[in-house]
Amino acid sequence: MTTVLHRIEQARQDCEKLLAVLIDPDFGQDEARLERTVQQACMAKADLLFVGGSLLTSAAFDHCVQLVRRWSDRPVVLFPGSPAQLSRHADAVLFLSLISGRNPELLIGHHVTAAPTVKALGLEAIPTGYMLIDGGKPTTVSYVSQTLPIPHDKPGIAAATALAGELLGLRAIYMDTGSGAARSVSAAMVAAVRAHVDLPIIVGGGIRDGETARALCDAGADLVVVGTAFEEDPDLIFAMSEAVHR
Ligand code: 1GP
Repeated sequence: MTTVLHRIEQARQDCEKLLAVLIDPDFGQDEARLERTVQQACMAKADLLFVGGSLLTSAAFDHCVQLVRRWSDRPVVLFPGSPAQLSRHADAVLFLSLISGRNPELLIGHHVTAAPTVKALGLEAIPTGYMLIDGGKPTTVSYVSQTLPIPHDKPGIAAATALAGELLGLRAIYMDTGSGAARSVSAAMVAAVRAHVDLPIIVGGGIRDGETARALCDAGADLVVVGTAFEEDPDLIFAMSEAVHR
């Protein structure tokens, strides 16, 4: 069986870049809009659909994942903000350790709570080192996680943190400035992490145009994640896909 992690690792080996569309689970409250977004993402040949968020304001998480699964022909990957964001309708879950922070709940506590459910649901768990990078303003994830982001201009800290994650056995690194951030991770920081680790690098947060996405790919990102920009302008997904897959 081809797993989602295998798909990402294979793309890395083949120098192929991937695009993931992040769906806010609260979208499930507006089913017509959710269906349009999912169909648009599939038409634009986005490679993966991520579902998750740092804070949910509706109780319909599982229903949202079920709808995304129904309308998508792409792998559906959970990007959970809490152990409550698990669903049997997904293909995989990013099993995230917030390695840029020092909050023990996000380094091991939530994992203990979630592990039996992940196992029972038969979800593929992708051990992922999540690194929050300063994106110019506080974001929901920095507030909710109660952690200090890595300074935007300190690529050395990011590289050392990612390397520690690799030595601990994690299988992917996710560099994120948080949803709706004022700016994305810098290409220089992605390049520094790329020079130090051999893992797939996922980059997200504040990416609003194809040029930025392309520059991050050229610096060493393997998978680019975009959410807010598509919520604001769903047609942007086509240009973004073209830039990433170029
Ligand atoms: C957030 O990386 C994702 O965790 C996507 O961020 O919503 O800013 O695109 P945006």
